[in-house]
Amino acid sequence: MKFETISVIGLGYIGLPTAAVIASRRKKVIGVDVNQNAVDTINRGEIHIVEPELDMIVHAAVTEGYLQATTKPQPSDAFMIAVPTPFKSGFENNHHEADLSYIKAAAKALAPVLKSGDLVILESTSPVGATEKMSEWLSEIRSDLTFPQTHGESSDIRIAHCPERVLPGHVVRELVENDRVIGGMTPKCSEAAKALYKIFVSGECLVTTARTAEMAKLTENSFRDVNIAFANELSIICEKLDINVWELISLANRHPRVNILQPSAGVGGHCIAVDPWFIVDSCPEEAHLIRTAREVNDKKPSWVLNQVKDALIKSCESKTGCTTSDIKVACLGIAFKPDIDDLRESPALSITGEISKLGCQVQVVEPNIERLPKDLVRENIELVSLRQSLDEADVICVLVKHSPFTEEIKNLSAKNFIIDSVGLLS
Ligand code: SAJ
Repeated sequence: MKFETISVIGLGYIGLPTAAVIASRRKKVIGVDVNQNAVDTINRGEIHIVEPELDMIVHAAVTEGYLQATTKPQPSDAFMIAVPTPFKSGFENNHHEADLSYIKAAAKALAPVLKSGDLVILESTSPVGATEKMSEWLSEIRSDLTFPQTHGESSDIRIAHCPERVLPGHVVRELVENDRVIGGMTPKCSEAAKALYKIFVSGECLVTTARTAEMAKLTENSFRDVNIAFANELSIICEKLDINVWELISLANRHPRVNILQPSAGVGGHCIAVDPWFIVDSCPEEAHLIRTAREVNDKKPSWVLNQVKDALIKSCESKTGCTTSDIKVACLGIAFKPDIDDLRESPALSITGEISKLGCQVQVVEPNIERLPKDLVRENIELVSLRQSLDEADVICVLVKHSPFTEEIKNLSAKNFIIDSVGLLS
């Protein structure tokens, strides 16, 4: 199959790097996004998100004329959809149902420019069955074309699910090197999708069905979530039994078939804390372990908060005439994981907000940002350097294992009241 022009719908953390990497292979790429500001930024050869190396690749792709952004889909040979799939909003959504409205809107927008022979790929993380639904939505608008759900291998349009699986912070390398799961609605759909990915993927392209590909993505993130939950539960048990959990894990991991992940202040980001719920929502009676892991990880921030409360009280008791407002608590790290500036769904961010409600003074140490996020703009919170917090803070709470913190391990260890939720000192 020949792909002269490829469209990428949704120019966020996944879509923009994908568009730029394909353009770097000298293919004509049209990036489509509803956000005019993002479109304008990209067309200037700049980027609106933070990801190492991406600025260079986008700049080169735009100036060499291979990548162009627009708000309106144009005719293409292939369309790759990389739009968000958050939870449905509303109090009644306690089943954590996925909101497919962005996929529906993308399908609606591209349907008018579809032509026979085109390939449409859904990359967004989706509950099982979403790709078939997307194909239905396209066929409702384009009754003049045939689709795999009714015409199988002879359909005019090819449809596949090929989930993204790149790690934020390493997106550009992983986009090329990672193996890809290619789930066509029919074998011919898979074949077409594989030919597209082979343009820029050096990893293997593994062919399966659309439903298995959807479940594979959810399974990968649930696997990680369950394993982090195991580590987080161990950390709570070890605290009670007066055992150093970090030493325990490193010893247990010397067994040839044991590989425990690391406890933390909780699981953040837009993926691992969300995707397992799509499995639970589809099979609530069956998905016990996956649900429990989510609950264990979601409860970890309040456990850390309780530890801070205890340290705050003890620190206050150690000073004569002290009230809570005299105490300075330093929160080391507010990003959702080490060495990135991404604060989305960050447990460290929510813990810091909760600490500030205790009435103490809060010092935020976050080397990856220049100003406090809106949520933390409060009278008793300030953004300070690590040095200042080491000099001034009464209680130190390590929430993220950022690299610069490791240089101060000696000084941090000397502090009387320190909560180390990520094992920086161990
Ligand atoms: N975390 C721990 N302990 C660990 C490892 C991670 O508490 O031992 C925490 C992190 O601090 C963070 C959260 O888990 O808060 C998630 O971080 P992560 O590095 O595990 O994953 P993400 O969310 O950045 O990216 C994941 C990746 N999935 C897997 O590794 C299976 C990535 O490959 C996916 O593409 C991405 O989700 C996604 O987009 O779905």
